Amino acid sequence: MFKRILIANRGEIALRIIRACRELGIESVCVFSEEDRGADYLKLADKAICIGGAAPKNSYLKSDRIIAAAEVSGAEAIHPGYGFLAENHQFAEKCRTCNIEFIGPSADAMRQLGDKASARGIAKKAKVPIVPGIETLPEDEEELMVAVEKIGFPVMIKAAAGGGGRGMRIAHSKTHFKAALSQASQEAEAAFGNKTLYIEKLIEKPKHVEVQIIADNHNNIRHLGERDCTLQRRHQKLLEESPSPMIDSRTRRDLCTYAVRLAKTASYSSAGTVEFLVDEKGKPYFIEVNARIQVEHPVTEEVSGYDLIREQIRVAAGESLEFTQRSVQPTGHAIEARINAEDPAANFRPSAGPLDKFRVPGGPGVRVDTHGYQGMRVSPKYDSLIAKLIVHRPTREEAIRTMKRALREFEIAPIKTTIPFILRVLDHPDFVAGKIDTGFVERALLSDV
Ligand code: MV4
Repeated sequence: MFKRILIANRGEIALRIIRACRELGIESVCVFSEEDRGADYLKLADKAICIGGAAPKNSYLKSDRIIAAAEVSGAEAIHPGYGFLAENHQFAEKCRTCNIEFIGPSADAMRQLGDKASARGIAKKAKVPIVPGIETLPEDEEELMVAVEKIGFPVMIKAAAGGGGRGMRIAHSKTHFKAALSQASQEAEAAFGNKTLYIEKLIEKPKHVEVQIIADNHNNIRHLGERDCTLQRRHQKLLEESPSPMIDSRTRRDLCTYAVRLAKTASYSSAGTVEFLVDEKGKPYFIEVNARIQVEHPVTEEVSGYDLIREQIRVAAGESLEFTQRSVQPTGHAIEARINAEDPAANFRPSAGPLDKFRVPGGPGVRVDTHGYQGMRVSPKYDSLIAKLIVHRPTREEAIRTMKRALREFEIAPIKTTIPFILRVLDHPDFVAGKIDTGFVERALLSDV
């Protein structure tokens, strides 16, 4: 096992990894920016190293400085958390070239899955259903139009290097297609430095369900069930839950089988998530793979009882997964609410500033993952996530009730947060009935009628 791990991240996920290290008897070294100097969670690490200025490009994205920090501190592995360098295959490669283990998949798997068009190819090879579409666009315009008309409008034009909703365009008909294509291409070039596109048929009113997987380097792959992430606003998830209230047991079994088959075909190792859209008839389609630990991993930890960060570290050290697929028996219902420093009454504008009051809820079935504390300042320079409130109860009904109780107990002032908005969601009959799609928030809670 590793003796020392460097954490290339900040905030709640850095703290989550520090805690996992401590339980495994591993020393943690946490890097930080000038902006995060003095942050409380850094005191829980065994060592903290400043790597540069506030802007991520001057610190948390400075791969050479991070590797140098690992070398001078004697860390044998780097945990990237989520965001920043977590899905950067060149960084994973660099770490391993420097004889530092990158806690994540192989650089090759990351590269192949990071290209969403290529990920579709892997899914196809694994006989996992994909949205009808075109991975490699013919250069010839006529030929392309014939192929698109075969799929049928409306279609979605996506950036191969995209993901998480960036660089997408819908074309409703042939007349709008050419303009949408060139706009998407320009956007992709500007956002990702890669203008490669692919096309899919538009799935209308989909649900978003993802499967958690974990694989070791000894050919063992397990799934840990699904999470429903349908509830989001402008591609920002607000609330995630497991199991999904929107699918039947057959769909659930199919999704998990698909996820494992795809991971095997990609020679995947480490923790990962396979994302699917489920259409109005309940039919699932693979869309992309997230080759990292995700923000919402705690809901899976709660229902499965497994510590995903711990397992991720163990398999990176070459150890085998110690549990069989049959031993994965999810129990109860877990929900996570994302508490962001944003003002829902002002179009979710970031609301940075002091935490004069920060009282965290507790009691049965409540977990709070946060780096926040009374007296902290929320920086406007980073992601607005300040806490994740996770509840785990025997049934969904009880989980909703506990979530409402805990959200009302949470006191954060004077900055604004997403708490009142999430409380509105939890009272909406369509959410309670588990009958929503990805357009729910905009339609039911944000339209001014
Ligand atoms: C789609 C889609 C409809 N049809 N693909 C958005 C994020 C990215 N991961 C994939 N996304 C979508 N892809 C096809 N072919 C609709 C979305 C989508 C969406 C997906 C998941 C969760 C929320 C969403 C909100 C808007 C659009």
